Formats: sequence, structure tokens, C-alpha cells
Amino acid sequence: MSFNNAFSLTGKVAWITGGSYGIGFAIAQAYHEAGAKIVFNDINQELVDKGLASYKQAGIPVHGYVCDVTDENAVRDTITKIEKDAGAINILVNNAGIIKRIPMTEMSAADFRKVIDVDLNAPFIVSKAVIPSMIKNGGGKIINICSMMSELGRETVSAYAAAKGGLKMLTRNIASEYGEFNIQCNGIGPGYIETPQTAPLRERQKDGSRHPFDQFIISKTPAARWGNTDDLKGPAVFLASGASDFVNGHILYVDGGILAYIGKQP
Ligand code: NAP
Ligand code: GCO
Repeated sequence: MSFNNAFSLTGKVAWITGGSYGIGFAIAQAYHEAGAKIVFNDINQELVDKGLASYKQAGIPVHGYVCDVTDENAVRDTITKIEKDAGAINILVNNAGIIKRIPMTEMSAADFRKVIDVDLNAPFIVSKAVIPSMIKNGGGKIINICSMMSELGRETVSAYAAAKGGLKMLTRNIASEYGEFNIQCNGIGPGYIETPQTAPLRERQKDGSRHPFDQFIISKTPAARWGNTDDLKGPAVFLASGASDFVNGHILYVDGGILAYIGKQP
């Protein structure tokens, strides 16, 4: 395989869950540029329509579906539609996610379960549903979007950290269980990325100054900035391509160095 071909996704079908905006959309853009056929889903018609309009504007042919990734039947139905519209899925990106920032002692069990359901149970449900056809077709790539919270904790994100920590271990287990079928399952752990999910943490204060959390993140990041969705494109293509065929069960942290850094001395 030539160096350039190693990174090509030509002829591959890539499903990006929750891919109508943000990180999922950027990964889809990169996969399209690398030659893949893109399909995505989102939780409701409004988001799918918003996604379809953005893909059209970016010149990316795409199929979009309404599908709640926590619903096994809906996931199965969506896979049937994807196989009919685009072909068998070669690359799955478990990107759909939610966060609820609530102090743990104030969080209801229902809210905790909801986060676990979307961020951990759903990657299990969707991966479980695509693995049989990947095995039949000689292999595939599964990329789970993990987090800094796969490694670290902080106030208010107990459910999210529990889910993303679990997703790291689900990643390693899929790699362990299905590696022999030429399935590589890896994770990407984005650092703090500018998307709507993190917008409340970057809101300007009434006096125009930066949000204290915004300042905190910049001071904790050796790169001294938030990440942007483009920062995730190269790593996502690598993990979807032949270039990573012997990389399995790995979490690639794309965090500007956060996990390497103890922080500046006061
Ligand atoms: P996001 O706000 O987390 O949302 C991703 C998409 O998933 C949204 O369109 C969302 O719909 C959808 N979704 C939620 N529940 C769903 C369900 N049950 N079924 C189908 N779709 C569902 O966007 P993001 O910030 O781009 O994050 C993408 C992924 O990266 C997430 O897994 C997130 O946890 C992870 N991540 C983000 C950051 C960051 O700094 N932004 C850092 C590390 C990891 P709604 O808009 O209705 O919720
Ligand atoms: C938070 C953030 C994080 C990030 C991301 C970090 O409230 O601390 O939302 O959880 O979104 O997942 O990698």
C-alpha cells in the first residue's frame, strides 16, 4: 500500500451518528475528502434537515436519517435503510452524545441513566448492530468519541465521566473480542473543543470578560487555546483508514496536551 493510499477512504461507507453539526459534521467532511460515502443520523427531523442543508452547502452528497441511537429497533431499521441507500457500513463513528452538568448530589437517577444511555449504551447498541456485517465483509473500523472525562473527573459531570470512562473500556473490549475479524475499534478523546456543547463554558461575562472556565481551560492546555473541530479531522481519518490497521483498542487523545500537563505553578 502506498503512503497516500494508506489514508484513502475511497469506496468506504461511513456512518457518523449524531452527525448533523459539530464534531460529527467535521469528521464527515474529512471522510468525504478522503473518498468515503457519508451517512448520518440525528435524534429528530429538525436536526437531520439542518444537517442535510449543511452537507449540501459543503458539496457533500449524504443520506440522513432520524434515528435515536438508544433504540435498538430504530438502529436496526436505520441500518437496513443505509445498506439499501449506500451499501454495507465499513466505518462507524459513535459520535452522538449528551452531557448534563449537574452536581452529583442534586442529580436524579433518571438524568444519570439518560446520559449513560446515550453516551455508553448507544455505542454498544450501534456497534453490536454493525459488527456482523463487518465480519461478513472482511473487517471494519469503529471509532468511539470519548472525552477528557474518559480519564479525568470534575465537578458536575459524574454521569458523563462514568459514561465516557465506560466507553473507553467498551472500545478496548470490542477490539479484544473482534480484532481477529479485522475489526479495529479505537477511540478519539477530544480535549475542549469549540462546539455548541461547550458554548455555555465559553460565554462572555456581563462585563465582557472571558468565562472563568474558559480561562481555566486555556491555562490547563499547553497549546493555550480551545480546540476546533478541524483539529479532529486528521486523527479521525487515520483511525478510519488502512494506515491504522494494526492500531486496536487505542484512545487517541486530541487535547492540545491537557492530559500530559500538571498545570502552571502559581
Ligand atoms: P453534541 O452536542 O454532543 O451532539 C452530537 C449530536 O448527537 C447532536 O446532534 C445531538 O442532538 C445528537 N444526539 C443526542 N442524543 C442522541 C440520540 N439519542 N440519538 C441520536 N442522536 C443524538 O456535539 P459535539 O460537541 O459535536 O460532540 C460530539 C461528541 O463528541 C459527543 O459524544 C461529545 O460527548 C463528544 N465530545 C465533545 C467535546 C467538546 O468539547 N465539544 C469534547 C470531547 C468529547 P441534540 O443537539 O438534540 O443533543
Ligand atoms: C465539561 C465539558 C467536557 C467536554 C469534553 C472534554 O463540562 O467539562 O463539556 O466534558 O465536553 O468531553 O473532553
